[in-house]
Amino acid sequence: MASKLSFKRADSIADSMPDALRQSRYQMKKCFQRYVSKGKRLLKNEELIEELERSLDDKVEKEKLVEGFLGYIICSTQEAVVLPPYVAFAVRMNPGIWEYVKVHSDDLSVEGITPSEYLKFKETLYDESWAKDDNSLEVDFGALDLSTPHLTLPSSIGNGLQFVSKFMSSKLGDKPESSMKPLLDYLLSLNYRGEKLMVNDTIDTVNTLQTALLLAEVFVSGLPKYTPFLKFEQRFQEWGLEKGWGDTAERCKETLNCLSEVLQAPAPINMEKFFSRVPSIFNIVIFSVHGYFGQEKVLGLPDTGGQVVYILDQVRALEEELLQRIKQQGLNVTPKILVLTRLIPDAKGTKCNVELEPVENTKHSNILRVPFKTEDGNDLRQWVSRFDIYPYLERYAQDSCAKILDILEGKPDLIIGNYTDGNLVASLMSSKLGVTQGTIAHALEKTKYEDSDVKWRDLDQKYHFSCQFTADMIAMNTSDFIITSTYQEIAGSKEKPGQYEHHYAFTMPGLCRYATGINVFDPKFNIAAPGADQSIYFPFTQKQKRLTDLHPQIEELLYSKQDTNEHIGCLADRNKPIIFSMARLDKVKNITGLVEWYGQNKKLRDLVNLVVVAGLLDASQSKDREEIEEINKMHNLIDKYQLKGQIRWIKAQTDRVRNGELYRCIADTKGAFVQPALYEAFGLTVIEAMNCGLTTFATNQGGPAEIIVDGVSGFHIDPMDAREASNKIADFFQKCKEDPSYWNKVSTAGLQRIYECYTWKIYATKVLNMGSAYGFWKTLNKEQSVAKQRYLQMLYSLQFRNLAKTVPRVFEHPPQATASA
Ligand code: UDP
Ligand code: LCN
Repeated sequence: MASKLSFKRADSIADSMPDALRQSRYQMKKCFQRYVSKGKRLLKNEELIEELERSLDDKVEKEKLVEGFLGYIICSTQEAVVLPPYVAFAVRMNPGIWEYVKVHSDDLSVEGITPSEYLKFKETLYDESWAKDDNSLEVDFGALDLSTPHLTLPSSIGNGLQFVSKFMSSKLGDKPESSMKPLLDYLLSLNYRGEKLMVNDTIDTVNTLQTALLLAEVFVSGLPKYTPFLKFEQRFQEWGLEKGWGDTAERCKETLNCLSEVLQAPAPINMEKFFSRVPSIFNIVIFSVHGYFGQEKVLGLPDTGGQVVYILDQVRALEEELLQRIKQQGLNVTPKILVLTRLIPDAKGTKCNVELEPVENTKHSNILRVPFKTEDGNDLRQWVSRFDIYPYLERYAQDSCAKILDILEGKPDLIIGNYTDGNLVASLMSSKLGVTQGTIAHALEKTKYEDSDVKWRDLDQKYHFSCQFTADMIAMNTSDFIITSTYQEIAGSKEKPGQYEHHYAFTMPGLCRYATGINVFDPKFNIAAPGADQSIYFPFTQKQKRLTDLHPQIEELLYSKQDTNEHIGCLADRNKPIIFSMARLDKVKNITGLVEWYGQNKKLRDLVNLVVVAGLLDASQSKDREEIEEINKMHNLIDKYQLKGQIRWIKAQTDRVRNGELYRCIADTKGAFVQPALYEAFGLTVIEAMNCGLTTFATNQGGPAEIIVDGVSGFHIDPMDAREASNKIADFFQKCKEDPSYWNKVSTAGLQRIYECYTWKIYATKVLNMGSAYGFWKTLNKEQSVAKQRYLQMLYSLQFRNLAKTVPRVFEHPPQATASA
């Protein structure tokens, strides 16, 4: 726990702050008087700094204090609760490391407090009697994790697999003969549909296994490298070894040797290598429940965006990797991947009413759609917003489970959930079947909506965050491993907490206090960034691959003079480069922000044209509350800044292949992609654009800040600073005008960044390695994980179920316009 890490450390704030306060006693008393002068309140970081600065008159004193240790503490304080005479600080000196202290505003005494005590302070602002009640519900998952080794360095967060390999090595290396037994048991449990793999029951001790490995290795060393396994399968069986070691003599030799090394003295590197070879995963189930999940005509529909793109690409990459591994293991097994989503009878022209649909460009992967059920047992016909989905999930999990077992003819080997709903269903199923589970968030809503935990009551009717955050807690804690796209998703940056980190200690007053929700130092966290389909998103310079037959359509889309029901506005001067953006028309995507920046910046308008692909053009056609507001805003901005002639607003485009060529056509104009979101969890469009060689400017809030190295492989823009952002873009185009090679330089560096870090091949390798290694890791911590499972089940039945019952079923209350992503 971060509290364990930092709270009692020698250099803890509770220890060092008193001295610092003493040294600036006069000024700090003034500062604390300001803090408490307005009575009870929650102060955020900027306000704390502002009040500190205001309390000091002398310029030199001010500078000294702000730049000194106290200034550092205050700058590192994410928020503080004022309950006069106390001010309680939540200080975050480093990613993931939190310390809580309370300071008396009169005598400036300092006391370290626990996360739970800090949260009680905070609750007092919202629900005092609940805060004071000793028996209010407090959940502390940290209390159940005491025997799990945790990372300690912020820089190691997200490298879970590497550390799990180290922990496994030291655990197994303890007293080899006895501590290796779990590994032998694990190997003995490997099978495909009941057929033993790697070892059979004649190997009943670690010693026997070692001898068999040695004999087999000597034997295969004497064979020509490419001798197929079938030729010596029988010899292997005589030693108690079954298939799965490799397809050739050489591959078998490597795997045998790797395990021998592990058994002799386990080193993390061999451990990792061995688990990347173990034949433990053949069938995978991936849950993505909400939205319209389909392969055509779905993108841009409510709740339907990057998650769908990510999963379809992920499936293709995983299948390819599985096929390669199975072949190398020397097995004749057909892997299966099932993407579970909901079947929507009112499919709006999509295939979301089809039960089983093969995933394009795969051989063995399918989308399986299972309907939600109404209370009287009929199929629910209409789409349901992801915020209102909770009453349907338990039944959905049961119905899906039955179908999956039927289609796969047994249990899957790995279950991966996506987003809150998918992760909850994955948790229910993995606990029931005892299968390894991976979790993917895409976005965590708690982080998107400021103070949505303490203000949950105000938002619950609209968003049902009480259900969502409870479900998130259950899923994150049930899951064996968590896959994230970036470091920032887990632990943010030096300045800002990450999405998962926001769930470390939080409270929903009147409902539940999470003294430890999820700890980002848990080795279950792993970064595996997605890629973009490189057959669709390839560089504009690859002339022979360019889809020139689409050019007339794209020409029409970009440059025709007439407004249609697909686009409005036109580009009078075709010679200018185009800045381009494409996103769902949600507030958080800030497309209207970009239009406004453009409208306000004369220099930018002189240099470039603007093209945006976003949402619908006509508010009367939208059912989505936020989208309606944004559509109206777009029209107003186009009028206000007289943009017609310089802007083209195109409605949402669902054809990925054509979109790929569209990015490239924008690159032909030596333009740029601009992603101006107020917050972006990852940002697939950013890597799509970069894959096409299109120079990219993207928000510094969220994933893109990590994808792009500012000034090298693209540029960061601050969505909260319109002037700076638009000037940065204008300056770039000015510079390119003066030195056209500059554009090429950034474009090339963008591509290089993609090839090094953001490809599906890298992703699939990592994820399958995780599935395999965490599958074993959980057997080493069985008692603890069973205990935790019991705790989680209790939370599910006593808390989640009741909360889900409070969400109106759409069947009883036909849906109004809904909130969007
Ligand atoms: N997209 C699209 N047409 C649109 C808007 C978006 O095809 O009109 C695609 C886009 O190319 C990307 C995905 O939808 O593949 C959006 O993913 P991203 O991660 O950028 O954002 P999300 O919608 O998931 O928040
Ligand atoms: C959801 C989002 O909001 C995006 O930021 C991600 O890129 C997408 O999912 C895929 O993970």
